[in-house]
Amino acid sequence: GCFADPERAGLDADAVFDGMTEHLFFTLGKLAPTASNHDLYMALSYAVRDRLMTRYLASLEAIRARPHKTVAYLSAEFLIGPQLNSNLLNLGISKDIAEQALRRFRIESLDQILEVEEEPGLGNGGLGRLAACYMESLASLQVPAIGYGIRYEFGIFNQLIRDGWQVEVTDKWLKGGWPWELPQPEEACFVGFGGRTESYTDGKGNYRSRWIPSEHAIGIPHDVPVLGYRVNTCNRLRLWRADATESFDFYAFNIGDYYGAVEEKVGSETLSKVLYPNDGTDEGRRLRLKQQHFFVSCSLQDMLRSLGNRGIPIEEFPNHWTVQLNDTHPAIAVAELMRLLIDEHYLDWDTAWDITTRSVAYTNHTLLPEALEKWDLTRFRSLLPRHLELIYEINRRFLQQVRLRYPGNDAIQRKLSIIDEDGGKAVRMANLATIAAHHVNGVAALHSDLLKRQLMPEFAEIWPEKFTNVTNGVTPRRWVALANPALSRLLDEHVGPEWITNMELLTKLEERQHDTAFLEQWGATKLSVKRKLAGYIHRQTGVLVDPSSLFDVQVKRIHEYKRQHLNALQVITHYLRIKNGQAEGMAPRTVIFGGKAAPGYYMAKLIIRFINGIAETINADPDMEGRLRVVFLPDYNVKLAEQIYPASDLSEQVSTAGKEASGTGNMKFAMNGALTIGTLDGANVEIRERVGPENFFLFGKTETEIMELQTNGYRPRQIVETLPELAEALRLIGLGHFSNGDGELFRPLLDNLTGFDPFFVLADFADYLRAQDEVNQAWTNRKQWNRMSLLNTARTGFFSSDRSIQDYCQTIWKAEPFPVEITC
Ligand code: 26Q
Repeated sequence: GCFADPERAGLDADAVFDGMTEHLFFTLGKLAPTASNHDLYMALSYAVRDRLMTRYLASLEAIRARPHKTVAYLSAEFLIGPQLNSNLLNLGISKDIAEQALRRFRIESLDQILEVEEEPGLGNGGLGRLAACYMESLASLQVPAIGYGIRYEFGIFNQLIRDGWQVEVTDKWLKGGWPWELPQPEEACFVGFGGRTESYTDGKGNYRSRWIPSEHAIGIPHDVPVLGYRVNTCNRLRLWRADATESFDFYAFNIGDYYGAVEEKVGSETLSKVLYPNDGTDEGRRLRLKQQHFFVSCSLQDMLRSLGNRGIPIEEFPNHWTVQLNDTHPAIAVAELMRLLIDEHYLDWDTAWDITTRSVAYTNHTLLPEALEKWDLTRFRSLLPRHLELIYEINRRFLQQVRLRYPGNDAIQRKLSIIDEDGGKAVRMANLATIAAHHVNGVAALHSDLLKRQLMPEFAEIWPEKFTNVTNGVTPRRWVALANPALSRLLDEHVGPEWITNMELLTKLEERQHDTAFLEQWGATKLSVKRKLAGYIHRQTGVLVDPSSLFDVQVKRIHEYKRQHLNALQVITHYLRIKNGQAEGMAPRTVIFGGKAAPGYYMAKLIIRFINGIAETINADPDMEGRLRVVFLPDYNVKLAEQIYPASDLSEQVSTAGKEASGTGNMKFAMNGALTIGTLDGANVEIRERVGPENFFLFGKTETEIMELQTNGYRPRQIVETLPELAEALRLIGLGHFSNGDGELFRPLLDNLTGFDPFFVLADFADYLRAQDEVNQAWTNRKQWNRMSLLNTARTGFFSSDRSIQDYCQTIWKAEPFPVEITC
């Protein structure tokens, strides 16, 4: 059937103009002559959204009419970025068509309108952005899927730099209205917290347990349509907003406790207020667990309800839903699904456990012990008493199996138990997820291997077939086609436009690797994009950078293991060589940093201050003119990332081997033709294998060598003694050379490096300098560099999230494409 007035779905300039006009007047209440850029952004977005609706409703209807396995991707974060341009691309409304419509409102370029879009910062970094890429690929591959998460009122903070320090500002992304969501209050769900459990006998004389929560919240779904590239599949991202419960208000009102009722209302509304900004360190906050249970419970109830609506028996759950846990943040799903099946749908334990374990799979994103989620047992019990009972029973049955397999081995039981009994008792979410999941995967080959051999060797011995790898990927639509239109045109011409859905076709570029004219065009394309970034840098920081200099870039969250300070020390060495007249043959460089630090992570904040101190000294020194520039770009987010990756020559991927699970920025750089200087860590390993070792600047100790250093006793101070350039750099820092004479400012950083150096910065320093010299050599032969750059783009098709999603579908989800037809 036909889903809407086809007039309202046209993709030509006239239809888009008509749609904008109508929305400007009727939806926004504005007249065209006085409309602001923001008004026009809203009008165009609503017009585009209209065109998504046909596809969105057809996709929902297709599933309703003919049930098909649907992927439920559970994630506390979805860092989806700006929506307008992505939806234009996937719909097939070209920039030219959009601009024809906009010109009739006296707007010359689409960019002016895209500029005013606020991005929802509903994630910290890699994990949240991965979830967004996966939603886009699922839709593009026509796989039925729903993303479940939280609609944070305040996303990741905005970052200002004041006197070189990071300052956090609340992210009020909803303030101007956000046109991409559809609230669905009629599909609200109830969630309980706290209270107690009790036993009772049901009508048939069975002993049962139930939970009597002391507090409730309501989850209101806010749906964001996710359209695939040039297909009808339009999936949904369902984000839950917490609201207060009506029934409790009434009760309290009647007994006269008006303020008590208001208090509960305030309490439940703060649930989805703010995203926790500390990626990588688990603070074990009670509200964070509450948020997790809130969105997980709503999501599972939603899945069960949809089966009920279609009259499908609950035992069929695993054939209709495959539930992916994006890290342990949604791992409470294991206990909550068991509770819903047993307490509310009256299934017996074995049936419930069978359904749960056939549905749930778990992706691990970190091996760092400080990032593994643990909840204090007392706190857990007070918030989720029934879930704790169920976890105890899951654990009891599991440990019984362990005892049979390893009789008398107490150590192994203590290690595998969901309950940590050492010190203060705690619930280990990774153990819960691993025991229940039918598959556990890491996010890059090396990481999955370490997960199996170091973090969970005993689990892997018990269930060898459970552990697998799915190397991460990124969507080429956003990260190449949208972010880098200049490169895309080149690819269209020489490969054909099919590369965008089949990135492996880019290998055809290799034919051009010795074509001088083509390589020059390749270099010229990169230069044109660098000019744009240079303009942005000047506007944002006041620093003038030379677009023809080597753009050396490190953008990612600030973390000691990611070693931005290693890069910073290298910049100081570069500076000293110029100062000491040893700059012969050193090409002009612009070193660019960007990234946020968790507000409570002191050392990360000091690293930002350190980079800004170095930048200030270097950029003010006349000797550096035309040779070296350093910039820290504030407020790194998806929008800025889209400007940066295409304009980069060198990608800094310098984490301590074994610490970065995968990295995904590394893939975005390489696809856009940046060369990588990197360690054998995460997906760097696979990038190097694919682009070829001669097209990758490798340095640093391997994960094994790092482990050996650690066990044999590492003495960073001895390294300083053998490296005069390092010693000189550290001496200058200690003299306050990069802090207006304040020798104390960076003392904690210096003490950390020369004392413990937990991430082996000094151990890798000499080899890093050696690799940076090679970079310099390679850059000097520009034709050769362009060739290497081209081969990076040509050979990184593997890192398309389409490939990752196909892997997940085949090995973990057993889900298949389900094309959607629109018959009008
Ligand atoms: C946990 C508890 C309490 C508060 C916050 C958190 C929290 C939040 C976010 C813990 C971790 C994160 C995010 C982790 C993350 O982004 N990991 C990255 O995931 C990427 C996608 O797989 C990988 O490429 C990166 O290597 C990995 O660091």
